[in-house]
Amino acid sequence: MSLFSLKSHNGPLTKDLVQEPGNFGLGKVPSRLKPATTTTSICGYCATGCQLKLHLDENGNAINLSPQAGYPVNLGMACPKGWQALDPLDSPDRATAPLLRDESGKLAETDWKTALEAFTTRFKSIKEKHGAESVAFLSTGQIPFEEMAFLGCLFKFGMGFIHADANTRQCMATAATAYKQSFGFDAPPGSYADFEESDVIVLVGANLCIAHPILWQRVMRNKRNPQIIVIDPRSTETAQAATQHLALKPKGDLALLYAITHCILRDGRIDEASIANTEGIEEFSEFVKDYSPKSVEEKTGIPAATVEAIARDVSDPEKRVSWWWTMGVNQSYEGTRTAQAIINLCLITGNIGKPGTGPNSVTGQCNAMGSRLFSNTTSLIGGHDFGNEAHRRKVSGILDIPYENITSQTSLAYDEILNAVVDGKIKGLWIIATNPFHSWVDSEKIAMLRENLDFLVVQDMYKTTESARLADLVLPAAAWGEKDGCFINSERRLGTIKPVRKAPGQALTDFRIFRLIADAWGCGEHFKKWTHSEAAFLLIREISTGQPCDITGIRDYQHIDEKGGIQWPFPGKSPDEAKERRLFEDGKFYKPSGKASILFSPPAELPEPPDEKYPFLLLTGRGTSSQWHTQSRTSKSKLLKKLYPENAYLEINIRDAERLGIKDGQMLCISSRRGEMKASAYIAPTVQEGQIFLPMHYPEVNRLTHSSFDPHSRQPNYKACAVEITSI
Ligand SMILES: Nc1nc2c(c(=O)[nH]1)N[C@H]1C(S)=C(S)[C@@H](COP(=O)(O)OP(=O)(O)OC[C@H]3O[C@@H](n4cnc5c(=O)[nH]c(N)nc54)[C@H](O)[C@@H]3O)O[C@H]1N2
Ligand SMILES: Nc1nc2c(c(=O)[nH]1)N[C@H]1C(S)=C(S)[C@@H](COP(=O)(O)OP(=O)(O)OC[C@H]3O[C@@H](n4cnc5c(=O)[nH]c(N)nc54)[C@H](O)[C@@H]3O)O[C@H]1N2
Ligand code: SF4
Ligand SMILES: [Mo]
Repeated sequence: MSLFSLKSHNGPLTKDLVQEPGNFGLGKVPSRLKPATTTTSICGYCATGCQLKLHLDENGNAINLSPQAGYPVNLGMACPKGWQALDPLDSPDRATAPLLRDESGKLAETDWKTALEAFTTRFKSIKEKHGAESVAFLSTGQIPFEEMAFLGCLFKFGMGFIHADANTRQCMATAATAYKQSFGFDAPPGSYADFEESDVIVLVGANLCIAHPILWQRVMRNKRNPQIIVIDPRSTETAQAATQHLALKPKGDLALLYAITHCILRDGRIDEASIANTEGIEEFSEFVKDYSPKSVEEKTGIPAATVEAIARDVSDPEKRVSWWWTMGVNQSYEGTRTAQAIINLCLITGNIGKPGTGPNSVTGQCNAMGSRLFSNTTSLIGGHDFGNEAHRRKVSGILDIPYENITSQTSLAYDEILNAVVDGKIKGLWIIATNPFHSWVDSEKIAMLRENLDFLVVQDMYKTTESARLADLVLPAAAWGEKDGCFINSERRLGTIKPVRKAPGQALTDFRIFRLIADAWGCGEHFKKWTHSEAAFLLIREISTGQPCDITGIRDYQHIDEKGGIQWPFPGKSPDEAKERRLFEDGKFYKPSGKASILFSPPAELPEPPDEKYPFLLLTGRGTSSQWHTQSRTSKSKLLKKLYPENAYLEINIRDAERLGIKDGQMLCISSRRGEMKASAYIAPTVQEGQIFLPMHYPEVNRLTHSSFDPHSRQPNYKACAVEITSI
């Protein structure tokens, strides 16, 4: 049977569900998506946003792929995950039919009609009994933003709920909050070209070699013989390849950055013109007087002379200095102020809005930026404010949804949603394309929350994830490679993905699932314009009008493909949309005053410092370039699995190992106040004495981590808690 003779599995629940030949069940499909010998798609893993060229058979079915040579992001390169991107689609544990927990407590296969009935009856009855605040969703940075926008608008403006957050809270909330507070909008200013145009590259809590390998390749293409400074407690792969590594004490960043600023202001190594575009410099200058390099030595572990030297390097007026940060900064109880300490340094030294500069956050997931702008969770779709009546009227007009449906109430944050489950206020939860029962901090606690939920729906491509196994209802989703839409990468570049495979069994695209839910819920008429991804894209484009992320100059998906991706903003006035662009070249920021705010707070103490009972400080993060998060996808590739250790391992310093009589490879028990796990010892000089490192990819790791949060962004502090190690 040919791929295209497959009929829509669940029957014509709605007319556009019927699968036409050649369109993988996507409804109306433009001719450019019809089978050809090759097509392109942005990789569905990290936020680098590499473009892949997919090789198709005569049915339009992808049989192989290679990195796209001319694409301005990856320049013909891909990491192992990109090369193996098709493997996870064929796994036998794909969710191929809806699963509903039956009376005996088992998840049993059912049809879409029954699944949709269960979905609507259960959530409606919770809403009737407990109100609009009693059901929430938790979603993702890993599906096209058309799907994210549909979900956010459907849930809030159609189904009438309030609380919704995404896994970007675990990841990018700090950067988003820092930019918003400092610049007036969540706007990472840089371009990847800046990696190649800098004289000094400072990487703070970012392990590019493992987490963004192709961005590290861009660093390697820099012909200016750059100084590369890595600030990380661990001697990571990136730190080892850098020209200088500052092995600071965990969470010493804020004090260190203030000490660097202290030296720069003391010596007057500042850019007056750039400072004129800011507010708050006087207060900040007074504040950093207390942060002499000597005074922070104890907190940072970095000698005063080193701080003085770094301060000179990053304030040299002859040099272009770019700062890049990732989770070593974001995942902290004081991440927002740490990110802002980097932003402040760039503003003070004039390293913003010019080639080779910038306070640049490197985003994590393929569409973290899309989620930040368009998911309608923490901000009203398109970076608007729920609290602003004009914004609500604009959105209501464009979406053609009654104004009274556009809620002005903002959502609880992720951790607050879970606390509301503990308190019995939230009774229903819908989880889409994320696996929090593995990835959320202090996972033992979240596992216990399951009992408090009357109804848990998990919408995933697999039925075996930690979260799917606990669900009352599993909705089978099509994956990357089986649908179309747009991602936005770390340099604000929009790129498209394409359907190159038929989703297995009854699995449907997330977009299609939201359409079915809209109809089943009885609010389908508000979403008549949301017929397919590109139609949604056009709505979103209109909503972006006049916003810093204005993309009204983009014609359609084809335009994006023709130009090798397009960076926002693109209101259509730009002379050359293909040229790499950076923000703030004119020194104007998105605040009413036009100026950037210099924001700061004193460093706080570690929420859970090591003590006698728990003498080690646990760091967590990415393990290898072949493992992705909770491994639901990467563990399905035979080749990727060969590239990483199957079971959890613990990096421990040789002196600690000798002191405790631990041998390489020995099984250890690691425990915190919250839980325990087993891992084998990997004696390595990468970690400092008194510190250990566990890759986050093993499900047990978050049993140990500590629920503490940045007060501004509410991002979890995944990277520092106290643990004990015992031999088994
Ligand atoms: N292979 C692979 N690539 C990925 C991912 C993946 O799962 N696998 N995930 C993607 C996602 S979503 C994200 S968010 C990114 C994450 O990318 P990264 O942030 O680069 O990765 P992490 O390993 O989580 O953390 C980076 C570093 O922070 C350091 N760190 C810990 N505590 C501190 C501290 O107090 N100060 C400083 N300065 N550093 C500290 C850790 O030692 C670690 O080396 O990677 C993306 N890319
Ligand atoms: N200890 C510790 N914990 C951490 C971190 C850390 O550094 N240390 N890092 C945190 C960070 S930065 C992140 S981003 C999170 C990531 O945490 P998660 O988001 O929980 O991790 P993933 O494994 O990427 O989960 C994505 C899920 O979506 C499913 N999926 C994939 N594609 C689709 C699709 O198209 N549709 C649907 N419906 N489902 C799909 C996958 O099968 C998978 O189950 O982990 C966080 N947790
Ligand atoms: S670097 Fe990121 S975007 Fe590029 S191929 Fe690897 S996972 Fe995909
Ligand atoms: Mo992330």
